Amino acid sequence: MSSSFSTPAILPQEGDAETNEELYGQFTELASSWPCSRGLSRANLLYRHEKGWYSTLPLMVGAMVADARFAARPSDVVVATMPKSGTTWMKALLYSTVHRREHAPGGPGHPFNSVGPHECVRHLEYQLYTRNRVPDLAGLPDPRLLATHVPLASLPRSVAASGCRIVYVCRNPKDTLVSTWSFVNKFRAEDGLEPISVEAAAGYFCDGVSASGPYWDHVLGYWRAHLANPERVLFFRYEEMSRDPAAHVRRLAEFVGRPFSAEEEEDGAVDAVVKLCSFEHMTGLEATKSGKTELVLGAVENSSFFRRGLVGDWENHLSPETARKIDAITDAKFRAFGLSV
Ligand code: PPS
Repeated sequence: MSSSFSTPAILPQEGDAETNEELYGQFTELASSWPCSRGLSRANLLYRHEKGWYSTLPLMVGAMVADARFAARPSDVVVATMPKSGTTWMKALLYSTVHRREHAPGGPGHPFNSVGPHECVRHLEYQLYTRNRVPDLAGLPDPRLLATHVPLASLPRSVAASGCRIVYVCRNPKDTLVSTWSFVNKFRAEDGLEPISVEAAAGYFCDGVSASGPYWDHVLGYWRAHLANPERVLFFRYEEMSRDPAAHVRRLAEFVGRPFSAEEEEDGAVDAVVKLCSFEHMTGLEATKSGKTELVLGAVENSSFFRRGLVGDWENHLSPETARKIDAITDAKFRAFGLSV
């Protein structure tokens, strides 16, 4: 059966999705039996997966269906992030780097002129395994570029078995928190709900009760996988990408087996990708200003994935005490693993 979430015509088309209410029903029943509590989310209620992370019910169920049914290929590249850590930016960089030969980054016909990065690199549990659908991704050309917010332990089992590549982006927890809090409150306002105060948001975040949280477990899972297997798991920091985006585009291109040639370097291809995907350029595109992306809970304006795009905006929102508390947790959790953010 064809889906209501169709791929934009400018992108390769997937096969028709199968509808499997029974599978979704079984996982919904199972996940509904897990503990749930108030947290930092649009609807306030987050379920705790048996592997210890939090999410809303439809997303958790989508992740479980993806685990059961997604067939990864060694050539796949999966962007993994905590929400609000630089996902949109990384999707843009990855898509434009991988497809730079068919779609020149500076060219007028680039897909970003008509669709956002979330349409070009789609999320398993937010976009593909949703609303009883089991998508047919087999016909998509290699390399398939996909994304997820689930922690390492809950990645679809075929991802680990296939040996495909994972690109992880981590962001300073204080900026991740502020970005999440702003995003959540934007939707709460639309839903007629009271905003969550920044103090309450910080409390939930520190307790791990935020989408895909706890933040620290999420980051550590992928950091340790990167240390154990650097050729399979690439680890980026948002702050370092901001400081030197070109170096990160080169690293990314090498990691996915498409390094920039000397000729491309001379022609400024790296800078063209950086410029195309920059916050300033992306926010000016019509696809950002007026486009929408279908997510599990409905259509979301592409502009909502862009707010300020700064490093250190937390200073404008968090009290020194809250900042110290988050820093102390981060230090206690990360220090032993040689990770600083
Ligand atoms: S989501 O919903 O999980 O996909 O959000 P995510 O993309 O991970 O995070 C959104 C934050 O990333 C900023 N952003 C960017 N920064 C730099 N460059 C580019 N191109 C870019 N695109 C999005 C976005 O503004 C959000 O951060 P804040 O701090 O809220 O501005």
